[in-house]
Amino acid sequence: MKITRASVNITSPGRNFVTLKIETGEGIYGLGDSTLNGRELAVASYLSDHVIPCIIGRDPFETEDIWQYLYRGAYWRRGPVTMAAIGAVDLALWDIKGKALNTPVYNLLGGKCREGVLAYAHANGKDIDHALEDVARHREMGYKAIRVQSGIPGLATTYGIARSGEKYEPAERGLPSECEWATEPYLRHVPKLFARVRQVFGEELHLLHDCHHRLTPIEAGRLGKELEPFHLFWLEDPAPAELQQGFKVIREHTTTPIAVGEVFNSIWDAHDLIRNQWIDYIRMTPSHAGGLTQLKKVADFGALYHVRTGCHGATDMSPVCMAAALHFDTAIHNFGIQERVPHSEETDAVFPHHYTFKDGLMLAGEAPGLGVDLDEALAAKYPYQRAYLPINRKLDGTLTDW
Ligand code: EZ4
Ligand code: CO
Repeated sequence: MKITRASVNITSPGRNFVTLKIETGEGIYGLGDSTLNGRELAVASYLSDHVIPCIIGRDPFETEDIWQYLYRGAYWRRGPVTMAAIGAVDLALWDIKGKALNTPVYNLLGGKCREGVLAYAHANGKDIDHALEDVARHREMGYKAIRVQSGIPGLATTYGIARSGEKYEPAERGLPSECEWATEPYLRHVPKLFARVRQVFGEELHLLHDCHHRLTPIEAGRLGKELEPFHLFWLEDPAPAELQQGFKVIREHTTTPIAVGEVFNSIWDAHDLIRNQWIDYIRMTPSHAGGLTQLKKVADFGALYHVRTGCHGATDMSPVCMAAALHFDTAIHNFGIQERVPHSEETDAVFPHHYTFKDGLMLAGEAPGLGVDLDEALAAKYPYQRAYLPINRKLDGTLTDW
């Protein structure tokens, strides 16, 4: 089997997605997600201008050698653009392999390790009462695990909070919007939020919270310690992780489990975090992390150190990435949890798929390959629209982490 053609599709059914389609002489094709929120066109060019010409004529079954060719062969290693492009190629090749062998991708990664994949939802509200209502709504939908975010008194904007009546979508069309931030009110507020959530919903529900890289390690240690009575499933992205050693400080101050890694793109981003047991969950996701070929290695390395997985699953990963994550979650032993933010109806129509959600669990489906398609005619009706993630400023105007 040979790769005969490959093309990049950019579509915006409510938000932008970049999809790689790799075709073979046998009529089998595979899809890979290479969406990088706010930097979509850079990955599209990386693929069209630099990657596709190199893979025409290759045997699509050679996933490991093609991965090494694109990673080592570029000389310029790692980085979100490069790794999202490699990730898309890798996912498309696993999709082709599954279709050619007439089996779902999870069977190629180790086979079924579990009946279903525990998924967590996002609940949010402009204040604690509204957040509690949203938790109740998600519990009714069957979720056993819920991430809770709420507006902070005194701050006009907070990460993760939808405008009233709308679904939360971090990127906005046009140039970057500006958010404001103050650490002290946030640190005072979050323990009150989780005290109320536990009081109303009891001990059974798994609760998660995302700090979105906004704290220093010692601030995160304080928050983790104050949240201990509420037994979180995890505290996510407590601090920026370029300094992996910073997580040692967090670890020394709290038993609240720590999750990080949605912005990582290389196994080396997590190397010290994992081997020093400074984290409990690694949040890398197939498309951004160089595909299933690298993510499987990350999971196997994590398994040695009691680190479990929690793939990033926000709306900026397309259904192709969600499907790949679900096949991975089904097949690896040290799976932890899967993030689930449902896509819009328009997006689901552009990417028909076989994965499902029921009673708090997701299923990858039994279709050969990844089990996702791309309706190119429908996709063409939604042209690319420039969109950016917001930037964030402290109250005195200092630019800070968003
Ligand atoms: O802000 O994916 O856990 N989920 C998240 C996401 C990120 C977006 C950025 O593009 O933190 O909502
Ligand atoms: Co996050």
